[in-house]
Amino acid sequence: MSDAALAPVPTPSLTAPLIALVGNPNCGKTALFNRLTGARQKVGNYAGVTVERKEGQFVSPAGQHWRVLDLPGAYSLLPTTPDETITRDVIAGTRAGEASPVGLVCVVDATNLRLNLRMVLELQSLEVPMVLVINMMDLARKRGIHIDMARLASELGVPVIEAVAVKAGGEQALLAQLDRLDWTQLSGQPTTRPIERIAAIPVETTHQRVGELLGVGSLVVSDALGPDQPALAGNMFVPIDLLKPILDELLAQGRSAQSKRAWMGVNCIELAGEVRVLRVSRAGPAEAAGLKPGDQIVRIDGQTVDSLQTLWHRLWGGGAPERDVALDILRDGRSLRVPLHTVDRQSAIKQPEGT
Ligand SMILES: Nc1nc2c(ncn2[C@@H]2O[C@H](COP(=O)(O)OP(=O)(O)OP(=O)(O)O)[C@@H](O)[C@H]2O)c(=O)[nH]1
Ligand SMILES: [Mg+2]
Repeated sequence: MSDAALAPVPTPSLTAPLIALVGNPNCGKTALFNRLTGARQKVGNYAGVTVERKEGQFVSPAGQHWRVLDLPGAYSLLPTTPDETITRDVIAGTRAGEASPVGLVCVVDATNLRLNLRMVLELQSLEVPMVLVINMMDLARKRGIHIDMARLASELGVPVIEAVAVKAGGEQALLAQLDRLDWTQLSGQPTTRPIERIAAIPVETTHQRVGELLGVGSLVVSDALGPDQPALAGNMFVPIDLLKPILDELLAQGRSAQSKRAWMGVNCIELAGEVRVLRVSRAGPAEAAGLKPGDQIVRIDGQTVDSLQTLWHRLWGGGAPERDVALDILRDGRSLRVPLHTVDRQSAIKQPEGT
């Protein structure tokens, strides 16, 4: 326990500026709150709901008295849970009986920065005085996670400090920072409420900046039940665990190294051991080579094609993405050799913005 926690309980001062600890669930807000306030806590519920409300007091090294509210964990200011609604309302100053904080201490989990950043960006867009606490730095260091604090501070335009809320003295850097801050509204309540700003938070922009994995796409496949089963459209889902390891690569480059594949620009269908061209992409390699819907692909580079699997396996596994391949086809009962120059599949796909 820190010295501050053992200090005599100061006279409760209703005029002390109110700051709020805010952040995702489990990022260490309450641990930090306990460090700051020690025994000087008042625990109850928010009016009309069973959500716990914790307020406390402390004195910073410069002698400034503060009140601090430990807000319910929230992933966003656009609420989807009762806890998030309270957090949003308190920050906006629209919750009956609750004063709006003059400043925010946004706590994030250093080991999960990307997930936490969404909330940070939303809070930052409110332009309320804010300090960012990168908590759980002990775990981050153990896992070899490096965070460029100076860059984070300059990109966000807010002070950024490291913390280990479960360690004695883990609140000291925050206390010192509070004294350094020029929070012009310290003596009173904010004159403007950020509720309009909250409503105007550009969700898509925030997601884009964070690079959040929002969901997983699915692909309709026409032969979901296998070769001996009746044809039935089904969905093929991409397991999220396979996407996570390549997410950073996808965000940085719009693709993963594995996604370099030869592309012909055809849609094919497999029927009773025959592979036929269903559609030919406009201006793609197959169209340039003269391939037409209905053509049966019999061989690729000399290898017999009797299933979609053998066709794509050979195409993708047979060499560089951009190369010459030889297709033997059957058209109206005639055999034809179609030389075709494949291209990198990525070059045929609309590129993500900013790359
Ligand atoms: N190793 C480590 N653990 C921490 C740190 N801060 C908090 N924890 C632990 O993380 C867990 C969650 O901490 P809390 O303080 O309850 O998190 P919270 O943000 O209040 O969570 P909610 O109230 O659910 O929003 C607890 O088990 C803490 O002991 C830290 O800096 N390092
Ligand atoms: Mg808590």
